[in-house]
Amino acid sequence: MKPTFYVTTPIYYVNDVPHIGHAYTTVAGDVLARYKRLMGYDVYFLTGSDEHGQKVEKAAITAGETPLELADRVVKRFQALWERLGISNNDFIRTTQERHKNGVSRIFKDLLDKGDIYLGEYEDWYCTPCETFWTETQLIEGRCPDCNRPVEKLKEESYFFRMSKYQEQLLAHIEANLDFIQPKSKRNEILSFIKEGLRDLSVSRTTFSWGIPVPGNDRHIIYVWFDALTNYITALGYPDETGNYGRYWPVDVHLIGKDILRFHAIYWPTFLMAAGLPLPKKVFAHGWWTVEGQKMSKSLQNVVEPNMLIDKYGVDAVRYFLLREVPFGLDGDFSHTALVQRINSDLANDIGNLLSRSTAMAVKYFDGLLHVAVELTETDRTLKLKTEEMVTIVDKFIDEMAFSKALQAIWEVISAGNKYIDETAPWTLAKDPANSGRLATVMYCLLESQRITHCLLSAFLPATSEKALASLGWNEEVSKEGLAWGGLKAGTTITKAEALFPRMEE
Ligand code: ME8
Repeated sequence: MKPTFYVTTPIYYVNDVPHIGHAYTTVAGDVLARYKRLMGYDVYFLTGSDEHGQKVEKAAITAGETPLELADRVVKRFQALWERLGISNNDFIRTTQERHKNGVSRIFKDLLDKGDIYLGEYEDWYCTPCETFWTETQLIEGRCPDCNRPVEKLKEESYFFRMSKYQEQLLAHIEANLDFIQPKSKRNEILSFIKEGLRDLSVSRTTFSWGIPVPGNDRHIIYVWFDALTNYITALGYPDETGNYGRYWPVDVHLIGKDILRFHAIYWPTFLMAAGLPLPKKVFAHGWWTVEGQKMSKSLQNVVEPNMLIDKYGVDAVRYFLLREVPFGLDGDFSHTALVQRINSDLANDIGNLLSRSTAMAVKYFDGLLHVAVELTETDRTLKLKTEEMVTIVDKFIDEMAFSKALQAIWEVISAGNKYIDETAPWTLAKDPANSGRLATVMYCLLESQRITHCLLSAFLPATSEKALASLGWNEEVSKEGLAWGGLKAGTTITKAEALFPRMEE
């Protein structure tokens, strides 16, 4: 049986249309999912939409729609974007689906029955955009400490989750599992937050109606984060153990942005502990994008719309840029100049040129027919070794979510390929028919190195790699076995590759 791998993105709010931040997490999830599939895993990749709560209700009122009409309309935009971006999710969960609502009610009821959720009264400051309560001392100059927007005082009867009860168990878990929260700097933030003391968490609201009612008391709506976080198991059919839930839970990694780490590293694990369910293996928080040096916001009108980027630069250029430009886990800046530079140097020049030069020579010197490599010289062996090492290094980096390092390691082999052409000078060899054995070996090494590179790259740049592999005569499905040197067989037909990436005006 194949080993399983379950990866999730956050489920995005439908009160906003998709932007580059959403695309970022989702592309990262896709690379992981595609890579693990290629390595032989049985992968489940989940994304979806967060459709309940006051924020969505308010947006719907403003738009003159029902919340569900709003959700139906906006969710299509997310789904269409994921399709354009080549996102290979296995499922898309909407929190308004029955499968989700049933699962949430069930887990809420279990915790009520167990006494880990109880009825009490709440009075505190509430930030509606963040859907979060704050104490007086947490406010910064009377505003929300997360988003700096005004807060309002709310007093309401509320159900509470006994989060305080799980404080020590959670601390012990985080301390015993170094990889549980990543990157490390974020893990430390969470540890100190917990050590300050966890209060019981208000998990219901009575001030609006758009959500899942509390079982047995429908004056109360389940807190949107309790509702949303549970998507990671309701999508698997929880509480039914026999299907996907039994197969894929616990999740291998929840990919999220740093803004929502506390919900994933404190609330969610304690809910699961209370329900007696296994915890996620890993929660990875990536950084935030600014745009041309500024915070991205609707009011600044600088929100980067992924469809516009795809129209202008192409899908794979966008995917590449997002994961190459900034180490995953750190903040980064989006700029058109940086993107165009990446396209011209890394994509058009390095990888595009290498493939078009190599395949053009194969066609010119051998009519596109591939011959066996006769005897490898030191230069050939160096390229072969570098290619083989790349496979191991990339695996390690992907496990660490170090996508930009994985791409750098791949690009080292691409540079090595370009250097190999200069060193072996096939055009000189081609002048003398006596060298044809040597020339065939050079062509083999050059093309085989790129075949392996493009098999790996198929996780990052699926459309590009498909074209590249087709011109390299590789029609097999990419697989772990296919990453071994020697896959290309004599007699394979190589065709001249078109430019993979056109150069852009700076
Ligand atoms: O928080 N840079 O949904 P959301 C990088 N529904 N990533 C960014 C970003 C930026 N400037 N802006 C947003 C929610 N993101 C909840 C999640 S999960 C159970 C519920 C990304 O629509 C980042 O991944 O506000 C962040 O975590 C996500 O968008 C939040 O999307």
